[in-house]
Amino acid sequence: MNPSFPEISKIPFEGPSSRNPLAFKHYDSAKVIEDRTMAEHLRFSVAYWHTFRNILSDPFGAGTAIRPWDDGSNSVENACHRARVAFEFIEKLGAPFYAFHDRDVAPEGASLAESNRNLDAVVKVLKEEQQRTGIKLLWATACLFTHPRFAHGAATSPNADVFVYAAAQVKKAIEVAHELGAEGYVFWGGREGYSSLWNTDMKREVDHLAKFLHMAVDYKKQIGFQGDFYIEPKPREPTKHQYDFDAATCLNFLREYGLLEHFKLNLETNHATLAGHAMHHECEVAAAAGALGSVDANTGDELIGWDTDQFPTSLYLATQVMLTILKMGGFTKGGLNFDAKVRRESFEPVDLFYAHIGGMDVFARGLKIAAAIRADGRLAELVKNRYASWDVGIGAAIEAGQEDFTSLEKHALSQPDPVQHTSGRQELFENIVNELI
Ligand code: XUL
Ligand code: CO
Repeated sequence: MNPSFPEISKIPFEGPSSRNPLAFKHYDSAKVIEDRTMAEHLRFSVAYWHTFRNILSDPFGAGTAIRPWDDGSNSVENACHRARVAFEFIEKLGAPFYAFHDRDVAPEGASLAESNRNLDAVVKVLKEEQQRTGIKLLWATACLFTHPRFAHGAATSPNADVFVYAAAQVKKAIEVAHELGAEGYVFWGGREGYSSLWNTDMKREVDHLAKFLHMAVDYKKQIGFQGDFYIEPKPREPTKHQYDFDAATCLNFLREYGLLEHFKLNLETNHATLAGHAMHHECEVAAAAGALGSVDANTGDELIGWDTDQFPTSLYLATQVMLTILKMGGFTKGGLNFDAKVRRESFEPVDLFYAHIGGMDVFARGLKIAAAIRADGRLAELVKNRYASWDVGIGAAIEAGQEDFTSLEKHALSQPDPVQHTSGRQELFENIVNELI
């Protein structure tokens, strides 16, 4: 096959003083930080749907993307060719993983059986390319939101036949993930929610979603798929309200329905902000429950209200995410998947390289800064000191479960009322972070 990016060779690491736009300044895959290489810490993944299927349209205008390798048709042949181009791109970039929806990689057919055959044909190419390059599948998923049949949801559709169809589609997608040795499988329910509560039996729909996921868990066990299952929270868009609203809502749902041991979360920055949270908050909520599985690394726009899915560029964001990930001991099967698209004006193929290089470099810097913050130790010390009263005396006794309201009342009456506690020193914390950035 003739190369589709002939003028671009493997992106090298050239260090911070390089001015080569097609080189990494910070992502040095083999550099060891806290006992793992950067590649092992960061586990970067290219999102097939944005990088190879997004034509860069928006609600007001047509697609602008120039993709000379793509004939624009819905043929299986075009899909197979596109898959080979994708691997040329990912290999030149030097990302170790990719991720896809079933319908990104292969065209939907006139029936489920035909869609399955189309998928099998492309999976054959993906498998060959994985073997040729060593690039692995971070996770796969099923697209249960584009086709009109899913207008009212998939697992939460009021129509049982749609639930059945979705189950068959997910069964096939899990088989494909298994066949390709995927590290994970994602459930993102863009249409699992409602636009109006007047017409919705919410309890029944959520019960159905849990049933659906239990069946998926059973099938995973049946075929011996070893990858992790993830739920990806998002509060809205395209529905007004999505049931997987945010990390805390997902954890509550998983716990309520006995699914917590089978799922972790795949957290996405832009979804966190749509839910009114900082990504750091979402990471801490998931990590506290031992459920931070993987990250969709992107960012929103401060002025545009929707899920713009831009490539991450903020050092603060990358540092915060990497601090939580280092604290939890690193990813196991998850990674940093760029669920991100170039903007509509960045329509040339080379922009795909610039975007990913920027995202990889910002997370490499985030990793270095997070490790520096940990090595410096001042932040951890300040946090520890804030809670020092819990390490001794009555605090330690409460933590040890030795006290009750009666004993605490006795204790409170036996000593002077507490006065204002030590300062929170937020500004000092921020100054130390800025010092190390
Ligand atoms: C949509 C989104 C999805 C999921 C996978 O907002 O993030 O692409 O990551 O279905
Ligand atoms: Co996502």
